[in-house]
Amino acid sequence: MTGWRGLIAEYAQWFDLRGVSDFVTLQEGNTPLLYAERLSERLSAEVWLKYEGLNPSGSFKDRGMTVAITKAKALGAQTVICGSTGNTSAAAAAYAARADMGCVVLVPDGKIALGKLAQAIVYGATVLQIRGNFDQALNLARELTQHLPMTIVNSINPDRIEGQKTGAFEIVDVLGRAPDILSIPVGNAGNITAYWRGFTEYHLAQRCASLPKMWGFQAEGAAPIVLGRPIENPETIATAIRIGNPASWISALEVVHESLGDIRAVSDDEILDAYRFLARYESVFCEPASAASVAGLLKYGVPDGATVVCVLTGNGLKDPDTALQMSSAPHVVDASLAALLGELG
Ligand code: AN7
Repeated sequence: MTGWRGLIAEYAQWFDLRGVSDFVTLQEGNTPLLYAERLSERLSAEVWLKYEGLNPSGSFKDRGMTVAITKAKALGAQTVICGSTGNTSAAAAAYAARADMGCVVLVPDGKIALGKLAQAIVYGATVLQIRGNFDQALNLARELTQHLPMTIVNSINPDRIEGQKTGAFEIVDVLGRAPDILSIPVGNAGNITAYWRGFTEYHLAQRCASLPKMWGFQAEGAAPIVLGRPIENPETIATAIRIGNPASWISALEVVHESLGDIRAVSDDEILDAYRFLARYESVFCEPASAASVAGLLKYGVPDGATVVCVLTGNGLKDPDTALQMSSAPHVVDASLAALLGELG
């Protein structure tokens, strides 16, 4: 077979695949690394966008899910479960369907973007909207695995982090080096952990001479790592990262320490400015959480001439409500030339 076969097959040597005979894949990965011309100009730097919204279910979660579900299947699991702000549930539902496994997802009632909910339902998962937030959903999912034969596929499952490290591999494979700075939104802090693992593994294997500084960005109303304490009622328009007690908190601090990086906060307004800028000037429609990585650069700046990669974690189509709320509604006009000339002439 020619062409991209999905990331487990392409990066097989970087995984522990003992006991695995079949890969559960939707040919995820190999996403575009786009040069961002206007952003580079604005920041006097060389800025690239890793557009993860073009994965099969529309987010970076597919990288972790192909490995998590492949391994779960190899171990004979029949049902997977996750708590989710939306994208994990969409990815889990998609890969479980592919593997002919059951899938249960717990999502916060009313605080999940419409497209993600639609995906989980249509892929056939059992979707339960809990009267609570993500942190409660994740805790309940963990507890349920003590009572029911289900495998958890949140990023506390180490196979998820393993899969997601390939995002870093792809960046180095395309750039020919590691960037000076990797900018990434932080929710549960699984992805920042995974990218750092990817860069360090490549560095050890001498695929890249240097390592990036890891810059993570949380939304101001959901910034437990920045504030140094859990947030009981996190709030942000970026529902994907509306998380008050990140599961990978400690490893996120280690990443910051080891890479000489930082995790800082951006406001919802700053997130939305970056979201609009990306669509309007770079033609990249990402979801609000993803735009936090660019908002952070615009807010705090970068060293002159630095090579920066922003991870745009999810597709803008996931969250049509925010997109429409951000914009003025289209005018409705009569279906006549005169009416159109009146509007446009
Ligand atoms: C678009 O789907 O936690 O720091 O349950 O969907 O690895 O948690 C999503 C997280 C960034 C944060 N961008 O990544 C879930 C979930 C998008 C996301 C993050 C998420 P982590």
